[in-house]
Amino acid sequence: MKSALTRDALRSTDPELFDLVEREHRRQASTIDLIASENHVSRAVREALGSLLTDKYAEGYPGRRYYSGCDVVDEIESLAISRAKTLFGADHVNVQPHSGSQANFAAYLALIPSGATILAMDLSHGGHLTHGAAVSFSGKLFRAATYGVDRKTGVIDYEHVRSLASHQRPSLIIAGASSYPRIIDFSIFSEIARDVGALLMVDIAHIGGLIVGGVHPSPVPYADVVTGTTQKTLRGPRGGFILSREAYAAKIDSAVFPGSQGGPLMHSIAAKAVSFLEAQQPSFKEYARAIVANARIVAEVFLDEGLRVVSGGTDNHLVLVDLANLGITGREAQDALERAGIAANRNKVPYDTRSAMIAGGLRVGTPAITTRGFSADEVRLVARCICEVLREPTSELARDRVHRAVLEMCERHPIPGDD
Ligand code: DSN
Repeated sequence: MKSALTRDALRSTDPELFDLVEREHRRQASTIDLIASENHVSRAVREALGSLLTDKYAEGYPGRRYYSGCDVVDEIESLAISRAKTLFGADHVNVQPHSGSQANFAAYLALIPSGATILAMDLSHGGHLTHGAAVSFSGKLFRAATYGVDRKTGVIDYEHVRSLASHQRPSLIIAGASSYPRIIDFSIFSEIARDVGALLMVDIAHIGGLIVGGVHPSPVPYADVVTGTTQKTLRGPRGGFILSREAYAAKIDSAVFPGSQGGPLMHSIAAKAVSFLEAQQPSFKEYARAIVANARIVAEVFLDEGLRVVSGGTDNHLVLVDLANLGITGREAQDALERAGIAANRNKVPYDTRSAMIAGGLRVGTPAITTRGFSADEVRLVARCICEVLREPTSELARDRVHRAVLEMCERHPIPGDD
């Protein structure tokens, strides 16, 4: 196996750290990654991320920096911005947020005063920590009201959202989720926001790649502000971005810098630019289609095998399983799968009574195995392997059988950089 690193300096300077990176390299290469928020970036993205751009301070924005020597990084940031504008059809783009949480923080700072009411999807129904959870800044700085999914269908109850909005009178409505398997109707959200005089923010952290790949509708025509991350279905480096209407451009920019961040991570912005270019290629549309097709295969196998799939299927990159009828917790499922070489994460399911540490469900995502080129038959086999482990989580025989199949598939589909 080739080294995960392009230089030998780390090996000689810090062999201890080098070995740890190589261990992680081996773990990724020999694991089937079904964590819905993870992916494997291209070698080009990795090279940009590991470049000497990390040395440069560039507080400010292209043409308006607080340091000298910013000509080149100005071009890099402008390139990332113009590629993202083309990709999403947005009026304005800010590529500086260090992460999705930072992007959300800056968006709130730009749009609403502290103490304002926000209306967002409940964390346990598929929302995100930064959408008003009590333990997050978003729940501490704002008064959060939450909507969820219908108990029977597992799908967002838009009439309930409408009624909550008219009672709660939020300043900002947030659409977007981290474990919701269905298409989100942004036009209904925008209509509700307009009716109650609220702004609409959409968080596309999970589905950004599906939107640019044309397999999920875009919120850009409907939302005042859209936040996202580059590392998930977009298959870029770890980081955030904000898209907005021109009217909010100045407010968004000053909320990111100097409002909530200092110097931008230019190596990360360069890697974002690379991933935006990759996402503009026709092959990315194929990739996005395959992510969804593979998730649908997983859902079908689970349903055939009698698993409880929240909402009865999927329209996107993830499948959420309610484990109640199997008699195991999310944590037990996650641990048993990990022993067999499969990474998936425990997750609360709607109306779950367990804590997030234990959880009653399992989230299974297909972005990473689709990047590795798993065929439909292999995805079917992966789904069957999961069922086998979930049925017999303590069986060493089942674990070994599944682990052998996992290693064979991993061998056939190296991670980018090892191919
Ligand atoms: N924690 C991420 C996820 O796994 O969905 C979102 O930030």
